[in-house]
Amino acid sequence: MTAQKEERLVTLEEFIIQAQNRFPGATGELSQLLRDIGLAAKIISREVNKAGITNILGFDGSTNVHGEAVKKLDLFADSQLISALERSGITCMVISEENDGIVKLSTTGGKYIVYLDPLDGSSNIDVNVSIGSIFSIYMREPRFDNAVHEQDALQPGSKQVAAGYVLYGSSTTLAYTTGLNVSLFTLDPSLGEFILCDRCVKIPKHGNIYSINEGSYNSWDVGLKRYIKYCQEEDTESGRPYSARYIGSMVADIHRTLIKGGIFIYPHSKKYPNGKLRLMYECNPLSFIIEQAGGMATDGENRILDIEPKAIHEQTPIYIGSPENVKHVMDFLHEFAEKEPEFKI
Ligand code: AHM
Ligand code: MG
Repeated sequence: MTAQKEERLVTLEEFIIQAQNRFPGATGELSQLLRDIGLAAKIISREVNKAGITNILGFDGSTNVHGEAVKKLDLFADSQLISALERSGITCMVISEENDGIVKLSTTGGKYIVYLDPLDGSSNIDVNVSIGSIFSIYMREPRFDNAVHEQDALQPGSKQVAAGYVLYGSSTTLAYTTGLNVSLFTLDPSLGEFILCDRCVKIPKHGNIYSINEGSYNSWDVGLKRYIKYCQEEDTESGRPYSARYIGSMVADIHRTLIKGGIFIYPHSKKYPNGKLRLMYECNPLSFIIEQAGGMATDGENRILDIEPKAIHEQTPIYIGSPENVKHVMDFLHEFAEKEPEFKI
């Protein structure tokens, strides 16, 4: 997974154009959209890296649609991404974690709909811990009048035409998929370019890491409690106890899961009966990536990508990662839902 594997450096721009050239009928619009996101990501990365010295840390005094305090860097990332998408005129609407309703762009004729979590892991911004941006792209149904309706954005994750994330960590990494593998790039700050480091990332079939906010243990379903106890039991043959890792930024936790394998869980609980994470701009894009890399993602019952959304900001529980780990936790959930239904929340 290093740039040396490539014979020569391939930039994100070149890679996107090469991919487009493999499809003779392609209009180049999706390629343009991905390049726009890549450019906004570079600008956000630069601001994230100097956040402590530019007075961009801290709260801006408002709250977002979920009642959470909005930090200044969230707003910066939101406006950078939206204006990058507006510039090229191929996106008709954006739905972002930072905006209550849909954001109609001036080019209502654009054929793409983009969901954004501009800066995920916001509680980590002020403490210099990894954060990320997430995007998810859909085609819009053609309309005669070019009117833009929220309803058009309510499509299941299986209809995504592309999705990806940017992780602002010890280096800045961009991962995306258009439904043909997952490609990974690292930002070379000296060149100001994302450089291809892996054109086909695969998640290990099994991993020895579990990732969950264990502080909420007491409010989980019994099946999940038993699964986590299983992860902690000693059994050298199966490599247990597993290691616990939880960063609190979904992008960072998913990136580690993609590379090292294992499972990331944000379940429903007494506090979050429908889960906390957002289906459309957190769970769907990251599930698309993980599935394309050979992994699995479910809400405990159904494949995440098959969920028919009812609202743009809806939440869902999620179990995502290496296929063997995800199947295993599902077995626990089903077994104990039947055995001890009285303990199901
Ligand atoms: P955010 O979009 O406001 O940053 O919230 C989403 C984040 C995820 O990145 C992360 O997995 C989760 O919230 C952490 O939540 P908790 O602190 O409840 O464990
Ligand atoms: Mg988020």
